[in-house]
Amino acid sequence: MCSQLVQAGDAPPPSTDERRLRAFQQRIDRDEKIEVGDWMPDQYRKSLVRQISQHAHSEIIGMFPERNWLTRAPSLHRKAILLAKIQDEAGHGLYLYSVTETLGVRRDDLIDDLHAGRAKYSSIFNYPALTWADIGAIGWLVDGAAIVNQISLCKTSYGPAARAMVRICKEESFHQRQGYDILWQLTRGSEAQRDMAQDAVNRWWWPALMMLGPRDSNSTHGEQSMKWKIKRHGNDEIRRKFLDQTVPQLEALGLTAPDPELRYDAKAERYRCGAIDWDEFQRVISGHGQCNKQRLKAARQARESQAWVREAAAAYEGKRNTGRSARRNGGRL
Ligand code: BYC
Repeated sequence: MCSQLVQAGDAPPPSTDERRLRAFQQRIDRDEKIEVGDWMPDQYRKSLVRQISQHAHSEIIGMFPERNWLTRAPSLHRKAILLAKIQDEAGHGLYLYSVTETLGVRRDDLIDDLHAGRAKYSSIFNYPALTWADIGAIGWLVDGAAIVNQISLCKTSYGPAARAMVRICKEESFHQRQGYDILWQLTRGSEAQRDMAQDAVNRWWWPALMMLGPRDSNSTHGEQSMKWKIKRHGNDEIRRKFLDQTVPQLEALGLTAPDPELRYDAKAERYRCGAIDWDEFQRVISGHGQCNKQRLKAARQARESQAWVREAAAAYEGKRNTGRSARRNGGRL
């Protein structure tokens, strides 16, 4: 009898899908990058689109709290730096939307989902930037938290996303330093400036810890995303790294955290923070934070008021294409 025939009691041979899935997982386990056009499980593709588009939306929405301070920056120098930072964020959004397009989705559809409230963006941008010191706190704490996560994502398994993240991280580290520099100057200024810096840290501290996602035990996607190396570290580990990096910087500024339980655990060689208010996090990500409505309204208005720019760019591109085909046809249209 042919040895390939299935014997009673044997497991049935793997289907084509199972074989592909196994081969895919082996590529991931060997740390190979998955590239555009490679076979991938539909759920892997969907997870990438979800995570990367949420990140793109965060970069775009993240421009709004900072935009409000462009006209109120305390000097021309600070204004130029802030303007450059905001332009970088727009660029990050564009790289990331472009990455999602390699996965077969349309950027316009993703933006429709954001504007209709069907897609998430980072919780952190639903807090208001009330003073100039908030611009410092956003750069130092928010970009600081984002970098710790994004350095880990430079090794994500989808090649185009990993390469985009390398460039984003370089720019984010400039953002973090400019934020720290704003707070550094304020803490060395008048008493009122020092108080303003402390107040900003008090308000942004906990939201920055929350933005790294729920505890691993409550993370919906974490386990599968780690298996596929979409994520390389869990939310808790990234949060711990962020805390370890940030507390010494806080001390150097001469400021304090709004957390009486924050302490260094010498045995574990790490900082430990008090309890995070996960109810607040849930409220914010379900649309009930301080600025959710305001941010989406501003995003919709920006899209409408800038429609002429997109139309002009499309008309220009159309003209260039017509010129190119005329040249190919020896001048005949
Ligand atoms: N806010 O299963 P989990 C920046 C959602 S922008 C809102 O652990 P995951 C900057 C999560 O989506 C930096 N929602 O999720 C820009 C899920 O809900 P759904 C942004 C959040 O994906 C401008 C549910 O909670 N960085 O730096 O495994 C100016 C369960 O969570 C949040 C990125 O986006 C949140 N904070 O892990 C200045 C990096 N956290 O989708 C600065 C890329 C979780 O099932 N993203 N949720 O409805 C990631 O690395 C991961 O998506 C996360 C979350 C670590 C954030």
